[in-house]
Amino acid sequence: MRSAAPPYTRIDVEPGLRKIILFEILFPMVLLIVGIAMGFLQVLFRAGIIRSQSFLGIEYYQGLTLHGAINAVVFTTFFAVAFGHALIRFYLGKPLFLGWSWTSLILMTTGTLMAALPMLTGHASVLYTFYPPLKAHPAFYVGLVLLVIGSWIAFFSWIPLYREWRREFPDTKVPLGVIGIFATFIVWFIATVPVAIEIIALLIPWSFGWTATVNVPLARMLFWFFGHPLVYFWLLPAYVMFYTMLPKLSGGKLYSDFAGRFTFLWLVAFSAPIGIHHQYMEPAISTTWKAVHALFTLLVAIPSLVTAFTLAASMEHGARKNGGAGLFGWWRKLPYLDTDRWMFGYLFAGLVLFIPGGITGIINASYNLDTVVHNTSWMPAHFHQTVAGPVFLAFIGGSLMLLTMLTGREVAFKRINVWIPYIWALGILVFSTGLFRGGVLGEPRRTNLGLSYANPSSPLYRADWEFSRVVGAIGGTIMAIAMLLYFIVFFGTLLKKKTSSPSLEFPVSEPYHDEDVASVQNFRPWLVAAVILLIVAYTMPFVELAKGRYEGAPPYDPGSPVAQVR
Ligand code: HAS
Repeated sequence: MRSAAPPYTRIDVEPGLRKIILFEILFPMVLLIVGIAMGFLQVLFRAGIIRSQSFLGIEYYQGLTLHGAINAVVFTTFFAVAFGHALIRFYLGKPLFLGWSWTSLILMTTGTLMAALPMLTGHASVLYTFYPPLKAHPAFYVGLVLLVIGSWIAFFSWIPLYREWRREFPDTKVPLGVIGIFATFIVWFIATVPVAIEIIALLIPWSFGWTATVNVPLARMLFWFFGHPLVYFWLLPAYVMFYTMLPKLSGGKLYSDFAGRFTFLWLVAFSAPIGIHHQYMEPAISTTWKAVHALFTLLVAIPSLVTAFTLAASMEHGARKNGGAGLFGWWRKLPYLDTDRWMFGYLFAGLVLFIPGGITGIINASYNLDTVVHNTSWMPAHFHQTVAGPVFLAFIGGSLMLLTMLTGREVAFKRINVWIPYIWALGILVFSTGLFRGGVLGEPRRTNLGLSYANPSSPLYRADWEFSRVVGAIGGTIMAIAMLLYFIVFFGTLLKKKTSSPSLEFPVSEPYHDEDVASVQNFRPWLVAAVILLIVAYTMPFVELAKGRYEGAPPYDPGSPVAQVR
């Protein structure tokens, strides 16, 4: 019988690690100001409030690329690494190899700046999916590679510490937070190998002009081999916070320790062999493999359903300890607006958004339903309720939490801070209501509607998409207000006086049921399962692509004068 985890206490962090984590929080936060502003610009473009091809020198596709790349790739990757550093230091209690952490930070920062420059100058308006034949400046692709390699180095540097800890405490369960952060980076590693192959073997030579054409279906399949596990790389750090912190913040215990371990490990196995559900409409892939990926996609939803019930039970435990009673009356006893337990609101509001976000994911997974909504505004509605919901709220809350701990400062404007997650969630709900409706009426995503469909003097004008555009713009404005308040709180905290010494001290939930199930104590069987599932899911689709004869595509540079005529 393995013993429960020892009590985890406050850790004084080495100055070097403190600087690294703070940089990894502050640098993407500054970029996030641009990313959020670009998001706001999108709703204004789409609503037809801005009708010119470019606004303040920013063209629609350029703004959309900056929005997706900064918010969904750069901010999330930096946060995951910073959070990983902090969790490993806190739970394993061992100093990190700072040389590796600095190397990781330098590569990630250099890569981000290299990719940012062409995006900012309009030479990489290829959206965050960078599908060929859209071609970016080579610096964009090289920058992405450096960002990924930097994040791998951080992950690899934690492995010896984990092994050492296991040798020292052979009879103690690995802390749930450590299982969660390792699951995050295993999923990331599995995801980034295919995209590294896509970029290094196909896109970089093509963007330099060393190869004349590129195999578009192959590049797209490699992208989605990466693109789906990517979403679980985003979700997993949020799940770490849900399982390890939310029950404690609610005043109770984690209902089931097993549920947490099962969720993390199941996602290691099932995150990747499902990328083709993004390609149901892709003619180069046969229906057999689309069906296999659809089946696996339904299996990947299981841990999220487990999570829903486990977290509800954990919150109920806390609420009842706080005096809550009755079948539903206990919901009133949760710390929704508690200024000391403010992180509760960031996690809870995200969970509420994840209910419709998850349901619409299951709708997307159903091939016949997806034929109606694929590539429509339904998709941004779905992913704003997932990645901009539980993920983004947990990440901005987590950034603020790390900032307060590592600078020894209290949160500024506490009364405003507790409202931010709810204002953001309201904005997302309004925004996505508009876009879901537009989606089922066929409104396209990634299209500057303001130039055509939202312009009454255009022959393409569509009055039936008016609701979507107007409601989407209202929701987007509420989201922008929430983020303005967040930046005031975040940077206001930075300017406050120091009140304690910098340290790491996370809320740690004790388990209510501390089950000892052997199958979830070890990564090995789940890694083997992941490899087998990947072989089953991807071997034949790649063989089919290799057999098929596809014309290679020459590059299309969205920044070129021809493209500007559009
Ligand atoms: Fe998705 C497209 C299917 C989850 C992100 N997804 C996307 C895209 C993104 C994205 C970014 O099958 C667009 C990519 C692009 O640019 O084209 N998705 C799913 C499924 C799930 C799912 C089955 N997606 C996510 C998550 C994301 C994310 C998580 C980001 C983090 N998605 C798809 C499909 C497509 C797709 C297709 C492609 C469609 C197409 O045509 O292109 C599942 O994992 C969802 C399972 C989740 C649940 C919800 C559990 C609920 C919980 C909350 C409990 C609440 C509590 C509070 C306790 C079953 C845990 C209670 C409080 C009260 C007040 C009651």
